[in-house]
Amino acid sequence: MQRTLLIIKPDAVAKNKIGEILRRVEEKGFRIVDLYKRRLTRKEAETFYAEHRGKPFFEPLVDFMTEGPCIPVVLEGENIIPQLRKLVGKTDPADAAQGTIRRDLAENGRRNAVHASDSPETAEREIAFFFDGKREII
Ligand code: FUP
Repeated sequence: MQRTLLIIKPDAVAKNKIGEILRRVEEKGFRIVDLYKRRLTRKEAETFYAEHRGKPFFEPLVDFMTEGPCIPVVLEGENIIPQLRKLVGKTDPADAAQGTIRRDLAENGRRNAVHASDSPETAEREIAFFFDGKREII
């Protein structure tokens, strides 16, 4: 069993798409391990997306990720990291396959509804970023 981090981003939360996204994830057979709602500070968003620091889209990305609350979700399933990335679709909804979350719910390549970890190492780091170990994970 593999675990990964999904974030329902501020655009999707503001549009009342939390349930729609979780429905799609559960329908695939993935288990929701833990989740909560929180608004990132600028510092937190900059740390989370540190690999993109210096790129032209970095500041607008931080603006977007801090404009309202998001929902970090720990998910579990067989081979879930690549499987969830497939369900999420490519970064820009114009490039995302039919039936993917981003194709159906993203506004554009920045306001793109969700984040999903891209490797086991990233998943471990990103889960630790949002879930500090004090909460019991069941
Ligand atoms: P992804 O793994 O699909 O979430 O995409 P990346 O890690 O490449 O990018 C992270 C986030 O940066 C995207 F979800 C949205 C934002 N981004 C932009 O705003 N503009 C770009 O050109 C690329 C990424």
